[in-house]
Amino acid sequence: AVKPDRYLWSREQVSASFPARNKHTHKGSYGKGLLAGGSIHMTGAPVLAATSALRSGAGLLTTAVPEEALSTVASQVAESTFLPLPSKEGEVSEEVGTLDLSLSNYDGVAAGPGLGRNEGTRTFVQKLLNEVKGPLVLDADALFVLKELGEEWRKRDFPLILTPHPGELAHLTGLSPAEVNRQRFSISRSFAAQHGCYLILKGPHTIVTTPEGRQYVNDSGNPSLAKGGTGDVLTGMILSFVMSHSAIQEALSNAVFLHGKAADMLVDDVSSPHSVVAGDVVQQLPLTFRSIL
Ligand code: B4P
Ligand code: MG
Repeated sequence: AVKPDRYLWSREQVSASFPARNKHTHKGSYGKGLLAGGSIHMTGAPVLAATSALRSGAGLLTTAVPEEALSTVASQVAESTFLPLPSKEGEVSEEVGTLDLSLSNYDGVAAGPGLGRNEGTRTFVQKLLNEVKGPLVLDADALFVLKELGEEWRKRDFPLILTPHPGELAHLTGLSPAEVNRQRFSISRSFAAQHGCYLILKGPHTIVTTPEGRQYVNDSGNPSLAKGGTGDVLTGMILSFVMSHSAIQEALSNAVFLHGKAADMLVDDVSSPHSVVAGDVVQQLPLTFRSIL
């Protein structure tokens, strides 16, 4: 008994909508993605998101990282190319606003994990909103600065996907996390409609809301995911999937389901709810995809 416009998204829907990898394809067929994140004190977040994107099917990945953090991140991701961002005091600097980063060359862009929240991040997110010509995923610190951009960010012509946890949606709406948690469906729906974006409200039973107000509830996952870095892994999966799927909602719901499913398999077969770390979720992706497809 679900309400109109509210659906469960489960294994059956994932299997039916997950795109095959066809024989006559090449890396370009699966998208050229840009993942932007990291700062001097948060080098793990972009590593997790980038490795996750690569394990989720992206054909080509570029990882954009502030210069001062670049070598640390690059040493941990062999399969990506890198785009250094200008940096100041360990975080992306405002100079980023004046550079030509050829952002329209990417099939999908995800930004936020570990970026920090200074003025440089705000300038960078504004630039992404203006220049990216394709799906744009904003997570973590990129979400945090959206609030300071006022009304500007509502005008985007390409899909915009926001992936807050309840604390981040509370910040964006000016409500308390408790209020967000009490009315997760209605707050998600009105926010997505008001801003014309896809909204993924994370947590137990993550909800994917479309700009039109349809809502898809996830039924995988467990509290082993309540640990730093697991959100970054989801962001990488989402980046890959928005490039490989033809319907954005299916890409988002499939990423959320398989992310939770990886954690379920870890807890059932190899680990314990206490011991799972975000990197384990990335390593579990191959077997997770095999179990479903
Ligand atoms: P952040 O710095 O934003 O926390 P995080 O590192 O974002 O971790 P990460 O990116 O890995 O996890 P995320 O939640 O994105 O924290 C800043 C501040 O916000 C901190 O003070 C923190 O306490 C606060 N905060 C964080 N979460 C909050 C919340 N829910 N309410 C209020 N304040 C909060 O992604 C986690 C992933 O794991 C998601 O996919 C999620 O769906 C999944 N997950 C988490 N718990 C789960 C559970 N019990 N069951 C199933 N899935 C779960
Ligand atoms: Mg997060």
